[in-house]
Amino acid sequence: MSTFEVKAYPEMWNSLGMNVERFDKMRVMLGDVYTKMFLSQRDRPQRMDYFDHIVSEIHGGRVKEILDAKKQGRPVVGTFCVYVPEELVLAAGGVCIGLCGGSQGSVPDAETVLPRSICPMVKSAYGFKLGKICPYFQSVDFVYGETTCDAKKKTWEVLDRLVPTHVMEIPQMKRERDRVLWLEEVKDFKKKMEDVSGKAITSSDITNATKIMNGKRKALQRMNVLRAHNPAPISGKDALLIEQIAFYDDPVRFTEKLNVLCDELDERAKKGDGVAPKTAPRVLVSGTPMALPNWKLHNLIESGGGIVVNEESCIGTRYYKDLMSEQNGSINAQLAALRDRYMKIDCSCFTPNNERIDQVLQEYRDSKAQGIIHYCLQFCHTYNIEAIKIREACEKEHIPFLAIESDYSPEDVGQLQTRIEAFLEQVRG
Ligand code: BJ8
Repeated sequence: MSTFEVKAYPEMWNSLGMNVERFDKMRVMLGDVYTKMFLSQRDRPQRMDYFDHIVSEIHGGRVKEILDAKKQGRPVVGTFCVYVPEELVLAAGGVCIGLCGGSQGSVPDAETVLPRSICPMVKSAYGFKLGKICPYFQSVDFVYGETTCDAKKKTWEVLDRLVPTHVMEIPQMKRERDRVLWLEEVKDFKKKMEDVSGKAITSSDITNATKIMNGKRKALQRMNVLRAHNPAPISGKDALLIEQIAFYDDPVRFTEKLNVLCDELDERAKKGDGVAPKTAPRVLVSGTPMALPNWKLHNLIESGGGIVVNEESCIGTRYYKDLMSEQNGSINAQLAALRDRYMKIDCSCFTPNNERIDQVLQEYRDSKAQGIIHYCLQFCHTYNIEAIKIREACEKEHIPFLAIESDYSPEDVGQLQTRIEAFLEQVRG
């Protein structure tokens, strides 16, 4: 196992007004966890070296790039939802950063203000800002929130006291009148980006941004298709890590490096080289997003001898399954195309949301999975209730199914391990 360290940038953290001493301890812990969970894996693709490097620079190198972009007058936007049209951030010359919300470390900070009985992702994200322990949160010009769920939309009101937070109304149904509302929101977002960048967004800006985003999404799709090979050429943990990095790395460089990795995965698939035996139970994980550094479920499944072959999640296929037309045209036509592309996202906050059930089954078949684990963060009512329909669909198709509700604490690890092992046995049988 190689020596690995998440690099320290205390001067920069200090200049960002962070709690440097505390953050440095988190940095060391992250390095230890990463070494144990990721670098200990056998037969890892060599081209994971780029993504290891990105993790080693997660608290510094990438932050510096973002600060440099700010110095050039480029706006930096923090987001928490795949509904925020990244194309418009890029079209305005800005940088879009999906902020972290996957750590137990920041939850106690949040619980000094927010109720305990809300989603851990919302608490973790808020705690990062309150505790001044995230350099990205300290660097963004503003946060673009959305009204997908109650926990998020009410948290934005208190987050706004710490960092400017603008809220986009996401409809909860997909009727024509909802599509009209959503188009208005997309237009408002464009205006917001023009105001903060001081630059009018042109049709060719949108086309160029669309090409960049399509490139990134196609590379992620390509990786996912390669995971369908048996034996799988890449672990679920590494694939999830890449899906998480997609939210904060430079999009052009990320795409290039991911395609290089995919070339290697392609070779491995042709030779029949994999990271797990052909007999390893193949699992599709579906449900709530796993924000960085939430690797708990994947680690349990793969430590138990299974292999995760797909994430039906916003940090997963919901982020990259749909592309946009790259045609130049009138701005209004492009904004309508953006509206259409984003309205395809089948978040459980919509009702009804039956297309998600079909999508899960489709991805199950495409990934050649042998069982589905539905993952729901504690207190996420919409995903938790939608799991009923996914369970029913699985029963009908005789697909092994397990529903898990969890948070970021280590307390339920033993119990989850037992349930996951039993599930993997069922799949093997
Ligand atoms: S489009 S899934 S990224 S909202 S898990 S905070 S819903 S209580 S994350 Fe999401 Fe956008 Fe939907 Fe995707 Fe609330 Fe549920 Fe927590 Fe959630």
